[in-house]
Amino acid sequence: MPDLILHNYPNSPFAEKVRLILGYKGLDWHSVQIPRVMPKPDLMPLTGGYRKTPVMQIGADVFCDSSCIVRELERRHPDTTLFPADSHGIATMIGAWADRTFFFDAVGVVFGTLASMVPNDLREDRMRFSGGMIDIDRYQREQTQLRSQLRAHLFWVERALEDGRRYVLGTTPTWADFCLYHPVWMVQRRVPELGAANDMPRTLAWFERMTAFGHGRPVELDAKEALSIAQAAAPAAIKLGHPELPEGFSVGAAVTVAADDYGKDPVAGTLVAANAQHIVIRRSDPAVGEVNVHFPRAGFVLSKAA
Ligand SMILES: N[C@@H](CCC(=O)N[C@@H](CS)C(=O)NCC(=O)O)C(=O)O
Repeated sequence: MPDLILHNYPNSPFAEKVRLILGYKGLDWHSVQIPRVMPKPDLMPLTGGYRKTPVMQIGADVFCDSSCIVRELERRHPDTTLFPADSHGIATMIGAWADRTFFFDAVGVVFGTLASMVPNDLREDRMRFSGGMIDIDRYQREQTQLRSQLRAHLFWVERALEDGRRYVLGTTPTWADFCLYHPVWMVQRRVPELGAANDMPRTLAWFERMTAFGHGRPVELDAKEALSIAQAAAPAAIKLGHPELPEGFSVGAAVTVAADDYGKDPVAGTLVAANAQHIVIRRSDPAVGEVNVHFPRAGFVLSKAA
C-alpha cells in the first residue's frame, strides 16, 4: 500500500503540478478527493485550518503547499530529481514567479472567460478565500488587460525555450518547468478556444512533453480511511539541519502558521522545528491524534499564539 496520500481535486492547478511530479518520479500514491470549496470536514482534522489544495499526508505527517510537498518528495525519492546540478536557486526563483504572478494571470483569464458558468458557491468561496482578490466580475470587466498580461508572460516561456532546449533550464525538467506548467494547463484545459499559445510552437511542444509524464500510479482512497491512517501512525522524528528560529521563539512554544498571500487561515500548534526553508508544528485532533504539520518558510508567517 503506497505511503503517499495526496488530498486533491481534479481541476486544481497546484494539485496538477504535484500529480505531474508524482508521474515524473514514477510513484505509487493514494488520491483522496477533497471538496473545492469550504467546508472540508475530512481535511481540517489533518491540517488544523490550512485549506488550500493540495495537501500531502504520509502517516501522521501533513505537508502544506506544493513547495513543501516537493521538498519531502525529493528527500524520499531523490533519484529523478527536480533540482539537477546547480539548478536549485534559479528553479525556485522562477517557480516563485510562476506560482504567484503567472498563476494569477491564468486564474483571471479562466474565471473571467467562464464567468457566466461559475456557480455561486465557488464565486463566494473564492472571494472570501482571497480577501477580494479573486473577483470574478472584475475579471470579466478587465478581460482584455488580463489576456494581454497572460500573453506577455506566455511569450517569456517561449523565449526561454528559443534555442531549442527541451526544458526551461536545459535538457532535463526542473521544478521551474512544473511551476510554469500548471498555469498553462489551466488555460489550455479550461479555455482551449482562446488558443492563448497557438503562435508559440516551442511552448506547445514543451507542454506536450510535460503532459506526457502523466500522474504515476494513483489509487483512490476514502477520506475517512486517510484519517484512520493518521490516527494509527505516530508523527515522524524531525531532524532539520541548520535550525533557525526567529528571535523570541523556542521549540515547544505555542505558535500559529499562516500563508501570507491568500487562504490565510492560521494553524495553531507547538513549534517542533524551523530552519530557513521549513517550519514543523505539532497539533492534535480527536479524529487523527497527534500530527506534525509542515510548511515552507517562504510565504508563511510564524507567530506566537495569542
Ligand atoms: N502556495 C500554494 C497554492 C495552492 C493554491 O492556491 N491552491 C488553490 C487551488 S489550485 C486553492 O487552494 N484553492 C482553494 C481551495 O482549493 O480550497 C501551493 O503551492 O500549494
